[in-house]
Amino acid sequence: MNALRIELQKGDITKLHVDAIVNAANTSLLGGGGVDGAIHRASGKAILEECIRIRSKQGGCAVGEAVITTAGNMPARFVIHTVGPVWSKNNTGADALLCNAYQNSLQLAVDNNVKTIAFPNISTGIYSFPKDKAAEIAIRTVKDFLSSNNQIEKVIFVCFDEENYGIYEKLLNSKTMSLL
Ligand code: AR6
Repeated sequence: MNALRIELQKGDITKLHVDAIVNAANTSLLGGGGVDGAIHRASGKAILEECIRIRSKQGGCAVGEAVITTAGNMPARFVIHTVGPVWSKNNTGADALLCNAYQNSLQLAVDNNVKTIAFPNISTGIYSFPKDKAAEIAIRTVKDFLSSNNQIEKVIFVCFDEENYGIYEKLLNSKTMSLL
């Protein structure tokens, strides 16, 4: 059952003992605020150095794409850096780009033999994506992916704020979502 492979936690993603944590980065890959800032602080210099190397090869990371580095001083083995869309009122393609960010992170995880992976609530902080809509996209995309992939054993949604936690709790327990 896919639902059993999905877990919800509240707290700081940098502390998790999983194979990979996902970072809500920006296209520069050079760090920023929010969870990106927390991950760079917790990792030490290693991640920034690897991100600079990736930049020099491919010039950053496009919205919806993902790249992978080690995790420096954090307990995880890898950080998968993805870039969510900035929310805009006319929402041109933002839903699809958010879906891509989850999908490409999961695919990169599979390519690197990751079995346990934790996601923050991508785009719902500085990028202002509506939290309920973002949660629906995140949960639907992860469930779809898990239904056609057996390698990933656990996906953890890590909510830092109470509001996101409440939204995920409700959606993950709702009948409509569990049918997806
Ligand atoms: N652990 C888990 N979740 C966290 C943590 C943490 N330690 N800290 C914050 N969050 P944001 P975005 C949650 O703003 O909206 C950066 O400057 C936070 O509560 O980190 O995708 C990047 O460089 C929110 O729910 O990312 C980009 O420029 C979620 O993480 C830009 O922000 C995402 O909020 C990306 O904006």
